[in-house]
Amino acid sequence: MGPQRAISTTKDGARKPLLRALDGEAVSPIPWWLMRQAGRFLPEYRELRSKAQNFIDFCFDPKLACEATLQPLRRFGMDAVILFSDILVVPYALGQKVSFVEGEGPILAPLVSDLGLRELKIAGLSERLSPIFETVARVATSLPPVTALIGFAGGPWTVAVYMVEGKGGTDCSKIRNLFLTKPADGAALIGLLVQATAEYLVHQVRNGAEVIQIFDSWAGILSEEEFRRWIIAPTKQLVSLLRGECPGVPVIGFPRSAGVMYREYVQATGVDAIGLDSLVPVGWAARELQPLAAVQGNLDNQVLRVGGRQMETEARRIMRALAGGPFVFNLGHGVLPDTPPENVAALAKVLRAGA
Ligand code: 1CP
Repeated sequence: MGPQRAISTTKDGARKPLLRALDGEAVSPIPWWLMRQAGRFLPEYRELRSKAQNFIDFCFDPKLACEATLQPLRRFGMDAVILFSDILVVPYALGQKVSFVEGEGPILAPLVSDLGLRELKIAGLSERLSPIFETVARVATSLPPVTALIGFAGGPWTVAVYMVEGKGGTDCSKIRNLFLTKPADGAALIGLLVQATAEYLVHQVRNGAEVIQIFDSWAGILSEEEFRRWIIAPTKQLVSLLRGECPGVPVIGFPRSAGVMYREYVQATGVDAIGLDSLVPVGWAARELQPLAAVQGNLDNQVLRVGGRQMETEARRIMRALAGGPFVFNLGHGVLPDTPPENVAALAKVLRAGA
């Protein structure tokens, strides 16, 4: 057992439930956490958030970010917390102008040509991101022995989407055009992001992150060959760079909306677990994916927001389909900001009772 796994062990020698599931075990009760569990749906988060001027300052304040990370755990007792930060701190630390406009989301000064690329600085990256590593270290020492700490980054493609588009919610025509007309520029940007993201993740693990999730939220807009080139190949490289420095750290890949490409993604990238969006049929996932990796997912975030009997039935259906193998319960995408916290408490009860 290496030093990474040593921190994952509780005092009596039993490993944390999330880590057992990621290691291939069918764990009961089913370990769970929710994407975007720290954030706007919690009134205590909104109060904390009002203490920092802007969202970037908030992410770079270890005391505030540590508190935001722990808030959902106190209320709901998940099996894991996820570092409070954002995928866009990487372009920010590379020197791109990034800001978050209240009610609108992130705004970046879009990269337009290779000129923009040359201005990005990878030297000194981890020094500029050091407050985030301090948050990780603070959280790691504050957790109960059964709770795992998940670090994360955006997948290189998804981060590139924001860097080129300049904001979220577009039809991605700028980046598609750039990558189709100047694939060498695309490859240079993705290559830089693989290096920067690997460095960022290695430091998270060295400071106490026990699991890494790669969020590729915009994986679903690429054709087959593009998916291989811009999602699978860079993720494979990222996972191997991370494992080279931090052997044994479990990685959850989340190439959202990858459809039938989920299978090839799991096989080719070597991730330990695969995050499923809510469109993936659970019976298919049990047959095709679970023999290859642990699966995580995939309750519809709209169903959680509505709550009630419908949500409970749906959560049990997902559990029944996937509980026979290595499984982590989660949503298919992040918690929506107008989700009543009581619905998450009701979900926790259903999960603890089992299928
Ligand atoms: O002022 C605020 O509170 C800003 C809202 C907010 C929050 C709470 C943003 C802006 N980011 C975050 C935190 C965050 N982002 C976390 C940590 C909290 C947790 O998971 O509990 C994580 C893991 C992310 C990851 C993230 N950021 C992703 C990947 C996951 C996904 O939802 O697809 C993406 C795409 C982003 C970009 C981003 N940052 C913020 C917003 C509103 C967005 C989405 C923009 C868009 O495309 O519409």
